[in-house]
Amino acid sequence: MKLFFDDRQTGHAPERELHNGEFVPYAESIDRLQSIVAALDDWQPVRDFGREPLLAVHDPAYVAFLERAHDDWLTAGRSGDAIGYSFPIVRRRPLRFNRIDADIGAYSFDASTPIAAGTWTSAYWSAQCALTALDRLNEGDAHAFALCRPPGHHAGRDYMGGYCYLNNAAIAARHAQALGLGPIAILDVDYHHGNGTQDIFYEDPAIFFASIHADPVTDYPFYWGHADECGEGAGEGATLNLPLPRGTDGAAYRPALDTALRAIAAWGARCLIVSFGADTFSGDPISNFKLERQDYTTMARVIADLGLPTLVVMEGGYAVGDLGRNVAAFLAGFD
Ligand code: SP5
Ligand code: ZN
Repeated sequence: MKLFFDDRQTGHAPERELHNGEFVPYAESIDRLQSIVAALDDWQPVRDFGREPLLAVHDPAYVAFLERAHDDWLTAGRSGDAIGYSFPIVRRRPLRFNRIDADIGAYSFDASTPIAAGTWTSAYWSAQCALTALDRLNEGDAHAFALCRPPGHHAGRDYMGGYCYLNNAAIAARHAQALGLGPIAILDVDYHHGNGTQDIFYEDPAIFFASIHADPVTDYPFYWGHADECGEGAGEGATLNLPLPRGTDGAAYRPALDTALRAIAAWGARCLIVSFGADTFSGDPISNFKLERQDYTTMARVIADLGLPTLVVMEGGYAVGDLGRNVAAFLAGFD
């Protein structure tokens, strides 16, 4: 399987995030990417597909905001990372502002996703990384891996959150659809619910979204990923949420995985995109599942048994010392 990543994905380096009332070091660090790069060989270069595939998913005004936000922050006389403090949860609508503080709140759902000087460039190349890997499926490869960073699954059409700015998996899914590879299914196995991806396709009957994650009653992102969310309008039935309790281990995870894969097969997917987070690992510092390294190989084998062309897109995973080996164990299951 071909592996992709681009050095420009390392420019994004927020210093800190707000967590339980304190600023703590940013968990989505560059070390994550370096741990994965070091654990695997033969990385391939990323191609530039331009902005059009980004704009097939994201609001143009939001993309323009991401690109200029840090400059606006500096122009306002601030230093360090741009971060919001006011969020329009009541009757959100497209107003025009002339303050970075208004824009940044309007385009975020949390205060743990700062914009640093290198954020736009890294988010752009992270999305191009997903597109480049997806192109391998179009060329006939069975599997491809995009080492996306920053991750994407919490980002929606016009908002960021959860360390995510551009939704790499959604961008790849729309591109796959445009190439005629559909019907597409997205399987999200990150510890956290992929609320951005779900939202983007919530009313879309042509892209199936299944997610296995920590129960949002106890875990971030709290407001989405509950079992009764199953899509809306024409998309009703094309969203499947399988929340699991804290403490879930490999054995308890497996029935949910089987359920998700059966649903994807029954729905008639011809192409699969996996949003892969290794934050389900027992040693993850911000999560509470108990999967072990060998569980990732098993998980990948079961997914590969579907026999669908599969793009694996990197999402979370914060146990930096084990991360590279965990990702390598997952990818090994596809061979
Ligand atoms: C892609 C992804 O896995 N995003 C997860 C975002 C979770 N953010 C909320 C949890 C904040 C925990 N912060 C802990 C920092 C410890 N250094
Ligand atoms: Zn996660």
